[in-house]
Amino acid sequence: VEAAIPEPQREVWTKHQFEGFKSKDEFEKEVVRHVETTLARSMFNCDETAAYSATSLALRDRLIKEWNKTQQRQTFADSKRVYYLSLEFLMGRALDNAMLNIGAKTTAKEGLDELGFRIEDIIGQEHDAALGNGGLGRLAACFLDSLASLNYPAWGYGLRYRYGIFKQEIIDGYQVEVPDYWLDFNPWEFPRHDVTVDIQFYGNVRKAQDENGKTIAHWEGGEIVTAVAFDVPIPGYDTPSTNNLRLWSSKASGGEFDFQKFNNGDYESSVAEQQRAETISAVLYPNDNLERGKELRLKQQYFWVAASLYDIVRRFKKTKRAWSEFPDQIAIQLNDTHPTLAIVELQRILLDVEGLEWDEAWKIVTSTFGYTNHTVLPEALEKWPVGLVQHLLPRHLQIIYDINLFFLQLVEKKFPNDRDMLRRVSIIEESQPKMVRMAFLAVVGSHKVNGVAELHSDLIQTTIFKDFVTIFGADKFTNVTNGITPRRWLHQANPRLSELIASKVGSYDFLKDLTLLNKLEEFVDDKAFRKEWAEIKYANKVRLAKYIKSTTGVTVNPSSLFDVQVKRIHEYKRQQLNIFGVIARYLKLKGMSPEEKKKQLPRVSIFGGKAAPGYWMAKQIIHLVNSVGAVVNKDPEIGDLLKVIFLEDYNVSKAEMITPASDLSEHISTAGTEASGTSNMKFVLNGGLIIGTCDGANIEITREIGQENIFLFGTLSEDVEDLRHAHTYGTHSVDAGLEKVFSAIQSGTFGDSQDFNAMVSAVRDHSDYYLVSDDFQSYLDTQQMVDDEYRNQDEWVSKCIRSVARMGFFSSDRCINEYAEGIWNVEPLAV
Ligand code: GPQ
Repeated sequence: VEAAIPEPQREVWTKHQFEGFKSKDEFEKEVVRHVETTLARSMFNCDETAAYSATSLALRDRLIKEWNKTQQRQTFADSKRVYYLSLEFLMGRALDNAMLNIGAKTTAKEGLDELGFRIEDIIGQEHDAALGNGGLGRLAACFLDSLASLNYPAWGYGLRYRYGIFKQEIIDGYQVEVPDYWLDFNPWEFPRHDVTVDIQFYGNVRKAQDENGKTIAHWEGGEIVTAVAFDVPIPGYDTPSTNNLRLWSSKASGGEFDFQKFNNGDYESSVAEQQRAETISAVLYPNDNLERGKELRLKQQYFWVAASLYDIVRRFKKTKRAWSEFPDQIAIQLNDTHPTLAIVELQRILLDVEGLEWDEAWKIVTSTFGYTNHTVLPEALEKWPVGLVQHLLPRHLQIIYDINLFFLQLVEKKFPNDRDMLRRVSIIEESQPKMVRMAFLAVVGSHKVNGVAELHSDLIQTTIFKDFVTIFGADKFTNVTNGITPRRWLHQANPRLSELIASKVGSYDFLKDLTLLNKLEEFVDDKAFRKEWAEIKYANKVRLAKYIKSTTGVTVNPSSLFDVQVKRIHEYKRQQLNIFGVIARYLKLKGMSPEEKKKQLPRVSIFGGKAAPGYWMAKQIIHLVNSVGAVVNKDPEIGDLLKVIFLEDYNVSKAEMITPASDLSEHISTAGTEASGTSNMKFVLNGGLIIGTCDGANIEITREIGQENIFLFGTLSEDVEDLRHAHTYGTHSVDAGLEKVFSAIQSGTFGDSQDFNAMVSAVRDHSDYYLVSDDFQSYLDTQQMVDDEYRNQDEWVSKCIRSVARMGFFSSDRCINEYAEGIWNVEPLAV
């Protein structure tokens, strides 16, 4: 219930409206005020942490106003809204981004300076909001930035994990996981203790007739957990629009703990109940491209989906519109299959709570949802045991069965007597135990299904969803190639390059329309420009070299070629191909005469990324990289010619430092396995070239920047199946160069070879599923081309500039506009 101030008193309110700081002086005043009052400190004990807190609070005060206004504007306009449902939002740090987006960084920098702090140090105090695993979560964060920057009325909905993705430590060359408790002080979230939803689990379903003789299902009993909203403001760039990200936190329903039990002296069980409820939003599952089917994960999904839908429906009902208008007012995008239960939940609300008929309800549901698929890897496709769904969500299972029944009837009508088709497309897999196929449910319950790069969208239509294309028609399936926000990934991560670009193209407008970068091409032949460009790259490499020195103790020469592969560790991403290539390089160098060595190009191979804690092979890859580094980095015969670095705890803020410092980055997945990739876009946008396979967005990057500006190699996706078949059924011999690498590993060159047997064996004895051997020689040849081309620095820099100039397509703004037009049917709201 909103308590409005009556007219006569509003004047007073208006007079005292809080505006936030407007000048450097006012900024300083706000910081001092927050230090002295909010934090109860003074100039005698204000450390960098306190200065970070006070600066964030001063900034935040400015965001809040625009945030409120944006929400009011959207409510009054009553236009269609987008809800982006994602289990992951890999936000990184907020302060720098907020300062840049609202245009207050210069003010803050000068103010902090006068107060005795360096802005970089203050920015560096912030803990990353790491509520995601990798690309999928970071994509959601880039989308929020674009939605706000383009003035779309949009909300994100997610979970407020108490622990984000674990912190990675490397101990004796092995990954060790440490919990990431990040909520000690978080000025960017606003608890809404008045916005709560009670969520039901377990129990049973009773069917009864209502007064009109209609059968109504009643879901009764079970357990109730309360969802509490925490809101995070999302400022757009160069616009007052500030959108909302709502994250749900779980707590025991009915308050702190059961007072009855407490009064009876049963402390333990009353506290236990509270803890069980809080467990739901306690921790992010650390798996990337892998689903492990844990009950708590399903609980997380339903908890988040049910709270979000309740919220969305509540907001819709306030408008008093007819239910049929629901899809005109609301578009809900499912980020992968994790929120697929939203389809079932909305159908349940419309049927059981609002009393609509099945067909009417189903039409609303399917017109509301869109589904984005992010993988074709079988191990990543979600399936839940029917028994588990029945136990946790008995009413939902009934509805899933009904959805399936009506769907299969439709299939039967279109393709009479095709029993195998029915078996293939059924939402229920008739296995032991029976499974609910979430991707199929998402396809059936949405009006559009999209992949995230052209190749990937083609692949889903010809493989996992092939039958669905024949059933629903090709129009239901589409492509929206991923993008990245140029605000964070160019302007924030690489301010000097952004400034140089602005000085050439005339303004910072390219940050709002990235295609304006194409003007850069006019300056490729400008020598002074190329020099400045190269100097910026060098300075970024010096910064990374210092960081490498301070964290690993290894000295690297910033004039070397920096070759970077940073991403989650996964066999399909083939970090093993990279490290085997590094070993081949090392062996080659070892066999050279001093004269020959002098002609070689020095290289630093930089790795970074987390392995899922239960992914043993990925952990072995990390161990091999570290073991190779330990030998190579202190080999006096090698010196600067080769260094191998593993950077601990790769995350968003580290990516912002690493990306601008790369000369070459690696995107070398087995063709057909990486749905898109987004770091490939970030590296090119920062003036680095890439070596990669014909996979995911690499293909479109090549189309945009020209094949002369990218180092492509390896098997094409259309040939992968045949090769795999040949490995399994034909004779399978390992590449001779790779055998030499294996011999070195197995002779103990990099320590106890026991540890690496499995990696070698995966290629030699186990059919080499990821085609490491098949692609090895072409990988080495292409790396040789890289060395050769890097020697001609003038030409190299020109290629980098041309590539950047042609990257406009990969802005997440373009991507969001495509979703808005092709899937959501929403328009920006004028400010
Ligand atoms: N992606 Cl299914 C993830 O980061 N995690 C996942 O669990 C799944 C996909 C990635 C995908 O591997 C990348 O190729 C994409 O660029 C990214 O999603 C965003 O679409």
